[in-house]
Amino acid sequence: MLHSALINVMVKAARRAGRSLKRDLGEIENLQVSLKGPANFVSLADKRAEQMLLEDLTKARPGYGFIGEEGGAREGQDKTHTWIVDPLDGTTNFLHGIPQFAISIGLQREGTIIAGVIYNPANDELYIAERGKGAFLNDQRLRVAGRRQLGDCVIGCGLPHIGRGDHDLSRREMIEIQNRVAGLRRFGAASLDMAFVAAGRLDGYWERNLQSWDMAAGQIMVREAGGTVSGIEGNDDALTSGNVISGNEAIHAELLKILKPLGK
Ligand code: 2AM
Ligand code: CA
Repeated sequence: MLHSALINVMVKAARRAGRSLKRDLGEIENLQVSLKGPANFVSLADKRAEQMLLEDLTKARPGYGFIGEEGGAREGQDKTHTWIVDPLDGTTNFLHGIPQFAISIGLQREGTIIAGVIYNPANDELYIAERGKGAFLNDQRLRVAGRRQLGDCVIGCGLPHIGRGDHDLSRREMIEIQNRVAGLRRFGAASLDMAFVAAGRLDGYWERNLQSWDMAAGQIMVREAGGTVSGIEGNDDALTSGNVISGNEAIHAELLKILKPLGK
């Protein structure tokens, strides 16, 4: 399948960083048994991947700004375009050798995400989306699931980590959703959760306290697959509020109806 020059740049960068992460994943098992443990190693893997992405993306589009999980914000000459990059989303999974992690690259133009690539090097699943051109998984066109009753749905969520977020609120949310759905899942990589919504694997997904790089590519993936993405207030932007609800229009509305009042 032919994609734009822009998407080709993003895919090439994601694949190079992905090869590096995959090599590092192979080392994790050895490190699990060593005294030092893999945590430091993972943070190096993370930084190395971000450095590669910064190099490749900056080389291809020299003026664009760059926001990466590891390196913070870098301004470019071109004030209209910014890369929003998570070099390793699903760090905890990676650290434990669980093959559910990804490189996530979003491109923002004047406040709107116009392209996204999410790549899981462990299973070679590559998701791409470009504004107005649809979303794809390994070149297959994606469409969000069509289920309209929560009782038929498998819904993804996040769980706040130790010392983070509101654990009581998270439990109240889970109880309310769990009581109404066919299945609740927690996979641990926000970008892939949203890619799963785009692919119709998950009927919906919500999570609080995320960062823009967890969601930038995922947001356009879901929208280009015909789905809806918002913050948990309904009229807020997930990317700036850090809270996200996604699904097809009906399931998004159902989740919003349940989750919004709980946060008050
Ligand atoms: P990360 O793996 O890159 O940290 C898990 O539900 C999701 O929350 C992951 O996408 C994870 O991204 C993200 N996340 C955001 N902030 C986090 C934090 N402070 N600690 C752990 N995970 C965080
Ligand atoms: Ca992340």
